[in-house]
Amino acid sequence: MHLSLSLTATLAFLTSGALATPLEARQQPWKSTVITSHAEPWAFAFLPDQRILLTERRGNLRLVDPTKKTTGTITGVPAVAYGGQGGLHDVALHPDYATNSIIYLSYAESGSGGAGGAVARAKLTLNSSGGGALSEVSVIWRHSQRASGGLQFALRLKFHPVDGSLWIASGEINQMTPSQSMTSNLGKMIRLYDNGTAYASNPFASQGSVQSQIFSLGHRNPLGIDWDAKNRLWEVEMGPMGGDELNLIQEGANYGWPLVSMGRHYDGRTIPTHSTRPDFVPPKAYWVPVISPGGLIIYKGDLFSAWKGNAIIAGLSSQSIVRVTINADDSAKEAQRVSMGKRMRGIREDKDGAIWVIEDGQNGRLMKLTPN
Ligand SMILES: *[C@@H]1O[C@H](CO)[C@@H](O)[C@H](O)[C@H]1NC(C)=O
Ligand SMILES: *[C@@H]1O[C@H](CO)[C@@H](O)[C@H](O)[C@H]1NC(C)=O
Ligand SMILES: [Ca+2]
Repeated sequence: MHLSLSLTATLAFLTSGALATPLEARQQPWKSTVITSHAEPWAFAFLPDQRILLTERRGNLRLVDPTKKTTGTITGVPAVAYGGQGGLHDVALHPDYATNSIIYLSYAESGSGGAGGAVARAKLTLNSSGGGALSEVSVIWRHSQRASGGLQFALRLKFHPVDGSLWIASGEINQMTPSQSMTSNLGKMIRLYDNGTAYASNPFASQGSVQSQIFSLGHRNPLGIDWDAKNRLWEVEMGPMGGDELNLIQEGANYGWPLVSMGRHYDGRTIPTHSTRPDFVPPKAYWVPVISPGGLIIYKGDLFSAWKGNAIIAGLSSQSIVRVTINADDSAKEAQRVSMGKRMRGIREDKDGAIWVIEDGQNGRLMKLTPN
């Protein structure tokens, strides 16, 4: 159930102390090392020195030193609209971070009409005591409309490994129809220069200002994106009741939401399935019941060498890590589901091929997974 996240998180939190099996006691295909604990961690990114920037949904940006297992604070984060599923979301480093110290944050912000998503860039200055500050903060992108309810912002950020373009996985903030509207940037994959200007080569660039940002449309709540070895973009999005999707993103393509879905509306109304509309690109894999994907990596490392090229998904309601194999013809199939006993919010791979994950909720742990 995707709409009752905070209630589920609260229940999971309240019961976890009494019922959860210690992680170490579970049969898992990795050794997990707990690094730090956080209040509602949402995302994290590795600095060149392997320290970690980590967002907490209430609006805190943390600097984690995994060697010392310490947490510091970065000041100067823009005000966020904390509520529903919204708050401080993703963090990403500029491709030239090593020389320009620029980072990007995505977050929900409030304004007339409710809350909408925003992306800001800022200069990060770290200090000698494990903290730091943001300066020169500027908002480079915003959702084209706001809504009450605080749902389904998504706002995953990723830079293209070759051309350095900035990609924003934009959620439809539970408004549904804007995902199909070319004058709205809700429910879209967005491709921009690092300064927020849209690429003139984007597929709908000639149609207008909002249209120029759009790379693909018809998305719902796209919480995970990553590149494969051929630099193609894969995406996971939460469906409604049923119908979570793994998609391969194609330029100018329509992924169907809310006109088609492999799931149902929360009130039980049916939605035509993907097979009824061949003009929309169907998912490569889908889940009924849902796994609630919170994050995605396409594994590229050597540490878990058998998983190279697999999609690995952090599952919220499924409280699991889900591994999906992708075949040469791009068909995809769930191969393994590892129970984690907690709602899993995010997943990243470090430069050595270790997998790092964060749990959701009040005492969400950052953990490093390495082969047994
Ligand atoms: C480092 O930054 C943190 C957060 O801004 C601040 O609390 C701390 O005092 C700073 N330390 C130094 C030595 O400037
Ligand atoms: C943003 O960057 C692109 C590529 O470098 C450049 O062409 C464009 O003029 C910049 N836009 C602004 C508003 O600075
Ligand atoms: Ca779809």
